[in-house]
Amino acid sequence: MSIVLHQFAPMYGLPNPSPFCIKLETYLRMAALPHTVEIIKGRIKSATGKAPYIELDGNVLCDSGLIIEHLERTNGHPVDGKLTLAERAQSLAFQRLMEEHLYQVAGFARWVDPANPDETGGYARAVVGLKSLLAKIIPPIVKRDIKKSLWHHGIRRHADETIWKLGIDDVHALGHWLGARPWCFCDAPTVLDAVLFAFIASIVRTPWDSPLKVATLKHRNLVDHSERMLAKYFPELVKT
Ligand SMILES: N[C@@H](CCC(=O)N[C@@H](CS)C(=O)NCC(=O)O)C(=O)O
Repeated sequence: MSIVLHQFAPMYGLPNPSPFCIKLETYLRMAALPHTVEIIKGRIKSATGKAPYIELDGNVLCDSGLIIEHLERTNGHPVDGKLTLAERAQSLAFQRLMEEHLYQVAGFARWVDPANPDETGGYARAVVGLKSLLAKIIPPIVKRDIKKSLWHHGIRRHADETIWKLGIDDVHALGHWLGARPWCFCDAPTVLDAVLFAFIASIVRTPWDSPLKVATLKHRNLVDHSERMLAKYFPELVKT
């Protein structure tokens, strides 16, 4: 089996600035599936136009969740195989909370919040590999598109304080649910740990300071969990 993972370049001492890319790369390492990484430069050449995606024996598969589902099924469920049906249901519900809801608030913090440093030029250069002229032209366009999509999603129609509250409520739920456990289920990390790591790390280890980041940093158990995951799966990124 040959797997090529297409994703953005690493940034901020994280495996990736995109939580979905962190999730999938973590999964491939958890499942010990050999793969190579191709850094996306310019247009994202997947059917959905989104990253990450993989080439599996020459076929392109999109969407981190669908890719993981496929790899789990075809490799004997190496990561989530021990979970009960009830645990799988909880795992899915929390994944959806992070990917479909918390992601919107994190996107607001990154791309829209007027109180945040404008990182988008450096981000576009380093992450998407744009040359300097394009790195000036493209970020405002991306910013405008993200603002538009948050508006169409509906979350941007709330006052800023309400948007922060909606995301912070998600983080409280995650922190209270994880409690003192080292991993989400059982005695070893599962797919939900990869997603939790991806989202918490991409909130607390990126330069965008926001009420969401402040509230997340107060959940020491979530921060410790993301540090445990980084040390376990990306030891090369841990400063000694
Ligand atoms: N459901 C998708 C979401 C992927 C996603 O939203 N990726 C973002 C980066 S975090 C992206 O590629 N955005 C580029 C775009 O929308 O043009 C997955 O799980 O892979």
